Amino acid sequence: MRWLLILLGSLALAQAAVTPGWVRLVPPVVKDTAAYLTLENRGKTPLRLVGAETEVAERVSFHQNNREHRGGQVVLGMRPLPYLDIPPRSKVEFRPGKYHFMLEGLKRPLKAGEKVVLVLKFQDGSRLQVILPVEER
Ligand SMILES: [Cu+2]
Repeated sequence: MRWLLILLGSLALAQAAVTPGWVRLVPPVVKDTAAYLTLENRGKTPLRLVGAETEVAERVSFHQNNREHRGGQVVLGMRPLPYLDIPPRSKVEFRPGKYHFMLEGLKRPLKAGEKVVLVLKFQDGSRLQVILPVEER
């Protein structure tokens, strides 16, 4: 039974693929930053991203940028998503102006060029570890 669970986990991992991205370098006083990457579902079934974590921040959420019209003005904002579905054989781009991972409550200032490990968590219990460089852009 145990090896069967492990096998199922690795199948799910093979379903998700990541195109390497980056983490935005922020000034040391700023406690939140954003991470970007492209998440691909190579499988035949939907893939649901339900969470993420990293050792360098208290919490990781994922946000969608949105623009709202309020009183004749365009307000740019972002809203947290409880989960994100990636349809079979398609990709979701986390990039500025679209989706991003929010690394909230940085435990220490990040340095340019350093590698941050981000763990993506899926509804089926599988996890995918991604290594992202910190970049000034
Ligand atoms: Cu955000």
